[in-house]
Amino acid sequence: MARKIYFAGSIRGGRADAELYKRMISHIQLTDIVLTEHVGDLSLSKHEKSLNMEAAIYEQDMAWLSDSDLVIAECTTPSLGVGYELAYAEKLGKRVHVFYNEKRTSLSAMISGNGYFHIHPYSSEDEIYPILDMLLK
Ligand code: 6IA
Repeated sequence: MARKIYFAGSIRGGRADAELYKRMISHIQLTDIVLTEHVGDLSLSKHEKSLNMEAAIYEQDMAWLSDSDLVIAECTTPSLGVGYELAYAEKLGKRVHVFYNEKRTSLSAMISGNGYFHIHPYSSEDEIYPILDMLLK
C-alpha cells in the first residue's frame, strides 16, 4: 500500500520556493501519496486570507499529520507553520526528514540541534531526488 507523506513547506513564510516544493511533491507522488499537495500549488499566495478558514486549515493539517507515515519538510524558506509542524510531528513520534539548501540559509538551531530530526543539507536541487528515492524505497 502506498505510504502517506506529509510534505511541509512555507506558505505565509514566503513562496520563493513554491516551484521547488511542487517538483519535490511530484517526485514523491511517483511512488507515494502526498496528503499536502496544496503546499506546491503555485496559485496559492501568502497574501490570501480567509479568517473563518484558519481553524479548518489547522484542524485538517493536524489530522493529516497524525495520519501520515512520514514527514518530509523543505526548510530553506523559514516558516513558523513548518516549525510548528516539525515539533508536533516529533511529539507524535513520526519519522521526520528535513531538507534545506545550505548555500541559501542557516537552518534554525531548534531544528538542526535536535537529534530527533534527519537533516539533509544540499547545495543543488539535483541532490534531493536520490535522497528522496532512498527514503521512499
Ligand atoms: O506559516 P506558514 O504559512 O509558512 O506555514 C506553512 C505550513 O503550514 C505548511 O507546511 C502547511 O502544511 C501549513 N499551512 C499553512 N497555511 C496553510 C493553508 N492555507 N492550507 C493548508 N496548509 C497550510 C493558508 C491560507 C492560504 C489561503 C494562503
